[in-house]
Amino acid sequence: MKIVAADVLVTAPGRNYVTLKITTDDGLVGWGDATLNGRELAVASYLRDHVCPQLIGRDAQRIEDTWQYFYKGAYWRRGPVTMTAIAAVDIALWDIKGKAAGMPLYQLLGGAARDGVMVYGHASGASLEEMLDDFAGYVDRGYRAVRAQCAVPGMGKVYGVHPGSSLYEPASAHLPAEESWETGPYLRFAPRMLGAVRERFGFDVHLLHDVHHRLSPIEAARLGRDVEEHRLFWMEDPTPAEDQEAFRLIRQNTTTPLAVGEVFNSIWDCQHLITERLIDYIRTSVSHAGGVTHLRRIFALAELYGVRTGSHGAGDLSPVSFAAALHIDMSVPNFGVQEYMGHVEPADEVFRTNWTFQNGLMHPGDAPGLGVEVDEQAAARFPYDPKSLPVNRRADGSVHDW
Ligand code: GCO
Ligand code: MG
Repeated sequence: MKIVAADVLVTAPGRNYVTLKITTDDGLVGWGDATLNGRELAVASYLRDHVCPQLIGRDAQRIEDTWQYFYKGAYWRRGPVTMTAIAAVDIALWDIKGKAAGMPLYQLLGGAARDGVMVYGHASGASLEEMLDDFAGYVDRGYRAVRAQCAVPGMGKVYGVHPGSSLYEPASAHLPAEESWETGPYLRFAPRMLGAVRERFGFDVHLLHDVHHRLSPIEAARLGRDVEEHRLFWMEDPTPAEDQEAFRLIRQNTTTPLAVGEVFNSIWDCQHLITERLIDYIRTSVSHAGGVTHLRRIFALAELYGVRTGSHGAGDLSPVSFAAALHIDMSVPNFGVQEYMGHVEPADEVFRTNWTFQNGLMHPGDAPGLGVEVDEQAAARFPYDPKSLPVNRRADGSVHDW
């Protein structure tokens, strides 16, 4: 089965997505997600200029060989751009393999290890009351797990808070918007905010919170300790993730579970955190960490050390990678939870999905492959729309982690 075409689609149905389309000589088409928020065209060029020409004529069935070829063959390894490009190829080839076999991807990965995938939704608010009402909506819709983010009184725009019922979208301006951050007010407010959730909803719903890399290790340790009584499912990205050893200090000081990994691109980025048992959940995504082939390897390593999965599932990962994540979630033994932020309209005009949601669990559906088809004519109606993620400054004007 030879690859006869490899094309890159850049489209913005509500936000920018980069999609790889691989076509084989027997007419099968596979889709891969190559979206890297705020750096979309870098991956599009990596694919178009360097990877696509090398795909033509290759055997579409040799997924592992193709992965090794692009990882080792580039000489320049890892990094978000490279690993997102390799992921797009890998996801598209698994889609093709599923279509050739007439099976949904999760069947090729060993079949269902569970009935459905527990997902968490995003509750947020400009005030505590607004956040609690938003949270109530998720509970009413059947979610078993909800993430809570809330504007800190007296502080400007903060991560994860979106107005009204719209989905959170941080990449909102061509040039980066500037947001502000002060750690003190946040550290005083966050325990109260999470306590208010427990007071209103009790302990039956899983409660998650994302710190978005903003604390120092000792500050994170304190926050973890201060919220222990609220029994978080996890505290996400408490400190900048690249400093893996920092997690030892947090770990030694709190029993609040820790989740890290959305900015990681390879198993090497996770190795120390996993093998030293410094985290509870690994959050690498299928599209930013080398595709189905590599993510399964990361999750297998995690299983060995009692670390569970919690794949990144923000709206800036396209429905193609969200579907791939659901298939992997269905099949791995150490699944924890899957983030499900949803996709802004009119993404559904471009990406036709088959997944379902019932009682807080999602299922990828039983269509062969990923179960997502891309409408290229619809995609052409939504041209690329340059957008950047924000930067963060403290009150003294210095740049802080966003
Ligand atoms: C999450 C993430 C995202 C990122 C976004 C950046 O937990 O979902 O932190 O919201 O900020 O994916 O592009
Ligand atoms: Mg996050």
